[in-house]
Amino acid sequence: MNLIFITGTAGSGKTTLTSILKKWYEERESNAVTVNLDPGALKLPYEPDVDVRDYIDIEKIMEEYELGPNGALVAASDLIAVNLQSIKEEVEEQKADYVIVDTPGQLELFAFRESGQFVARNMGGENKVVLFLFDFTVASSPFNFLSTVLLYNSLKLRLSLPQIAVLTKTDLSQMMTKKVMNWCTHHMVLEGDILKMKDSESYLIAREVFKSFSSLSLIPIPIPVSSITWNGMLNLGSAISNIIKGGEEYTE
Ligand SMILES: Nc1nc2c(ncn2[C@@H]2O[C@H](COP(=O)(O)OP(=O)(O)O)[C@@H](O)[C@H]2O)c(=O)[nH]1
Ligand SMILES: [Mg+2]
Repeated sequence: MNLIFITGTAGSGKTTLTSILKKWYEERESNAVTVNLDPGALKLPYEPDVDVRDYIDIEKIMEEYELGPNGALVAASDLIAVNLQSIKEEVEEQKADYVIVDTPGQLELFAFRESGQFVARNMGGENKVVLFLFDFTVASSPFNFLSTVLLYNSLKLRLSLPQIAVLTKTDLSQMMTKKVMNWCTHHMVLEGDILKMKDSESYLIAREVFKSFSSLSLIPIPIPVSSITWNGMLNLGSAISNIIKGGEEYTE
């Protein structure tokens, strides 16, 4: 059993990619199941094989503890850890090759609370890989892009699991896809774009983050994908296989 955690900033396309990745594996005759770990999800574009909402009811938490929706989501994310043993057993019963785990809408709930770390470590599975999704809305400028690179590394620091960066929604703008990919593959271009912002308040921090992250190879080269056209899915499937020992080799 291989666990694939789908993480990323709010609205980056985690839920959509979860459903597409399952279909993609099924088309290749691999046995994949989905787990919804987002207790706040209202409607999902897929039917989860295991659903945290069977254990946790946000409305009930709001009522019982007199919390607003945000407070309830924080409490709920800790309750996932409390219910993990049953969730894990349900996942294991599926006997799947790939378990695709859709994580809570807000990255910080999974990344920055102890419960997220606990879940990632204790959900079973021989191999684990984390996909970190980001889209143009958080990578629109060189500074915003750098802050996403910080988040990517921050998650890596918290979870200590192999991680793949994924640039989503590439069907929306060829120009932005090229721009972001160019920043990642040609650091001089990114450095030049940062330099253009030298009158900005945050120039120094951006320059220093860039310098150290670039020299330490901490700027990932994401895999560009689209959940609409399925462009890039083969590259993504191969990257996952490369991490998961003994993974299948896939073709178009
Ligand atoms: N054009 C386009 N829209 C996408 C893609 N992936 C997700 N979206 C849209 O982006 C929004 C947020 O996606 P969702 O999967 O719910 O993000 P999540 O909050 O990370 O789970 C939804 O309106 C999706 O339809 C994509 O590859 N292309
Ligand atoms: Mg979602």
